[in-house]
Order: sequence, then C-alpha cells, then structure tokens
Amino acid sequence: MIMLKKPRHRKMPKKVITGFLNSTPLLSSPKALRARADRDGYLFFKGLLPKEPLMEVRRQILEIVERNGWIRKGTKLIDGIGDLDAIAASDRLDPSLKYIGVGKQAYIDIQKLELFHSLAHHPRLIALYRALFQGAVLPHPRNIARVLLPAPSFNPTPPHQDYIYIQGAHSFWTCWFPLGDCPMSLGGLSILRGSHREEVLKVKTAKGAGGFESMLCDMDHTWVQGDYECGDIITFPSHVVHKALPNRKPGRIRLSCDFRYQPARDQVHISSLRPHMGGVQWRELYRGWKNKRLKYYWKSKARQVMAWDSSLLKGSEPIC
Ligand SMILES: O=C(O)CCC(=O)C(=O)O
Ligand SMILES: [Fe+2]
Repeated sequence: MIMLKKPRHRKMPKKVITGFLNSTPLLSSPKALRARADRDGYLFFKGLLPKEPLMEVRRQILEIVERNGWIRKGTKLIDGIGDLDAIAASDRLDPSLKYIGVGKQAYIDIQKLELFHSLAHHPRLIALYRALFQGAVLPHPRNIARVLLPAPSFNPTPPHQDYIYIQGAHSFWTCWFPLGDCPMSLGGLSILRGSHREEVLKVKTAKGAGGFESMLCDMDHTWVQGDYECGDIITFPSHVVHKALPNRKPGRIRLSCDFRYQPARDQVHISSLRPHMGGVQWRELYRGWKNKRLKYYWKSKARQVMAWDSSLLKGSEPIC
C-alpha cells in the first residue's frame, strides 16, 4: 500500500489581542517613542489629528460617491451608507471596485482633492516622523484614499508587508487612519506586532487590495486589533505585516487614508512620486489647488532610484 505523505501544517500566528497601546504620552519624548517602535513595530496615537479636516475630507469624498449614484437615497451623506444594488451594478462594469473600492474615474476625482493631500503634511505627522527618523522627512506624494464600497467582489486587504509594493528604501513608514470613526466591525487595520523584525516574506496570490498575501509560516507574533475614532492614527515600518478586518456593517462604506513617509536622506522609488493608480498626471490633479507648497514639493527633496525587484511580487506555492 502506498502511504501518502501528510501535508505538514505549520504554525500560523493565531494570537489576537484587542486594543492598541496608545503612544500619545510618549510624543514629547522622541527617545522613548523610538524605543517603543523598536519593541512593538507599531505606534498608535489616540486623537493625533483634528477631527474637522478629516470629516471635511470624508464629506468631499462622499459627495463624489454620491455623484456616482452609490449612496443610498434618503440617508445622511456623512453616514456613508451605500446603495447596494447600484454598487453591485457598477461592480460588474468596472473592475476597479474590486481593487480600490470605487470606480476609476471616481478615484481620480478623489485624488484631485487638495484637502485630502494636505492631510499628509499635517505638522503633527511631520513632527512625529522627524522624531522617528531623527532628520528631514519626505512625505511620499502618492497618497492613497480607500473608499471601500460594500461591492460583492470586494475582499478585505490580506496580510502583507508594504515593502513589496513601495520598495525604494526599507526605511519608509506607513500611516493609516480612518476618515470618521472606524470600530472593528467596520474593518479597520490590524497589525502583526513584532513583525518589523522579519525579512521581506514570500507571498502567494490572494483576493483583496494588492493581490498578494504574505506567508506567515511558523510565526509566533500576535495580531493587534482595535477600534479607531476619527483622529486616531496607526503607523508602522515597511516590513510590518498588516491586514484589514472584514467589514461587517451592512451597507457601510469604510473610508481611510494611507500615507507613506521616509527619511529624506534615503532613496525613493520613482513610482512613489506618481499619482496612485495612474491614469492621470500631477498637472491635472493639481489644477485649481490654492496652496502652492503642496505641489511638486517632493521634486527638490527626493533622491530617486529606478531599481525595482519584481521577484517580490511573484506568488509562490503555499508552503505552509
Ligand atoms: O486600508 C486597508 O484596507 C489597507 C491599508 C494598507 O494596507 C496600508 O495602509 O498599507
Ligand atoms: Fe499595506
């Protein structure tokens, strides 16, 4: 009789804790802040950003969503409640909904919002990264807005490291925050604590933003998840594994920003200096902006590199 070899089920991180450790009390002590980042691989700040501009960006984005017919009639715009039938119909026509949450043209309209991009330059964020990098900060101009309509084809972002998508320097950090309150049930970001010490991990193809999932074999780290209120941010270095929780609120749209920052002294890949998702040039996005300092600020700061390791984005056979 032939004995079939049993597949080895190797351990995947299973431990989960709820509640992010608030690092706000350490803001005045850069050394302690860096020590905590070094220990945990993430920093969460309660109420770092003022709510007003975040809620205004939320409103401006939802206006675009409404113009596309995706808001349920008779609901308050600011609540962000989707028209499920209209969304499902668009979903069949425009594959962008699966990847970026909204249709391509709607996303370009969102990318044109000056206030959205201005958030990345908030003095509190710049001061935070200056303290972490101990030097000048380059905010990447390729800012990402996620407007996750409850489309049938939509899947939550799988566990991944941002380095594979951004490259350039390993020293960049991601900053994620919701536009509005984001309880766990709406699908906020969850972090694999301690994964900042991992190398760049192998990936396999997966559903959800990015299209690849990190293979987390034999890892003993703990997932940290929690509720976010408008104004809270979470930030982490480029090797940290993170994922989105599923959105369990029927019809609710999850809105969030993700921005990237790196020491200005390090190199940056050219793709980080282009508008997110392409299809448009900065010249067009910048049209009508009032604050000149938000436009092309990166040109004089960024040390560009071209090298891109495409092997990091090749799905391998699952090995665990
Ligand atoms: O918001 C999400 O679902 C994913 C965000 C993310 O992966 C990031 O901020 O790097
Ligand atoms: Fe990410």
